[in-house]
This record gives sequence, C-alpha cells and structure tokens, in this order.
Amino acid sequence: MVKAIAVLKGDEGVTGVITITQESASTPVTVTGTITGLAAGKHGFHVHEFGDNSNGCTSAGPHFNPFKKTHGAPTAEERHVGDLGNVVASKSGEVVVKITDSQVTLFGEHSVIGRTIVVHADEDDLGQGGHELSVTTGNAGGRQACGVIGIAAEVA
Ligand SMILES: [Cu+2]
Ligand SMILES: [Zn+2]
Repeated sequence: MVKAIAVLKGDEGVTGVITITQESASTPVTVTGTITGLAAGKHGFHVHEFGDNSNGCTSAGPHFNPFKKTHGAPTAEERHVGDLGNVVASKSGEVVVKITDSQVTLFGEHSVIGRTIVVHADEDDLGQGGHELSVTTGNAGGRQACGVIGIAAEVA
C-alpha cells in the first residue's frame, strides 16, 4: 500500500486536503478528500506535470501526460494520465472527493508523487467543448488551488 497526500492552497481562500492510496501497481488508485471555498458547481480537477509551485499553481505546468495523448474525460481511452475530470462543489462551496482511477498511479516511472493536484475555477469540458483549449485543458479556467503530491505520514 502506498499513500500520498496533497495539501491544496490558493488565492481567495480555497483550501483542501487530498489523499491518494493504491494497494499495488496493478490496482486502481483511490482519491479522497475535501476542498472548501469554491463556487458551487463543477470544477476541473487534474494532476499537473510538475511539483513546482514557485510561481503559484502556474508553475505546475500542463496536465501530466506521459503518453502524449489529447485531453479527455477520465473514462475516455484518449486522455491525459492527469485527467480526473470534475469535482462538484455544493452551495456552501465544499467538495467531497471520492474518485477511483486506473491511469493515475503511485508506482513506477509514471508515478504522480512529486507532481501537483490542481482544482480549477471552471468546469472541465472533458475535451468536448469545441473551444480552442478543450483539447489541452478542457477549458477549465484559472487555477484556484493546488498542492504537491507527497508521501503521506503513516497513521495508526
Ligand atoms: Cu488542471
Ligand atoms: Zn488533460
């Protein structure tokens, strides 16, 4: 079992804690946690390439895409590894994240440990929006909060 954690911080008071666990290299990851301070509705949620927040969430770079694919839905064959789709914030701005994914991994050369989770201002159109940015970012707008994925402390 590998367990990783990202503490999300951003402008405008958006914060969150996201945990990623994975039993073995051949099993899916589970992504759980909470995010607060968002506008109600859908927000793009991705793993970005770099664990670099030196210039805020911008320096995390593009979506993590080791296989040179086009942006897509988490359920699509054609997607970036980092494409986790959307999370949905309640009226009070809170998200409860519970995602299972078979492309994000904590094992091997394409491990996401050391990369960054980003939550966006807008909805990810999953590549289907017809906007110029749909095929690279899902046109999900600004980066509202982000955090580097690190190795989690062991909890009893
Ligand atoms: Cu993103
Ligand atoms: Zn993408």
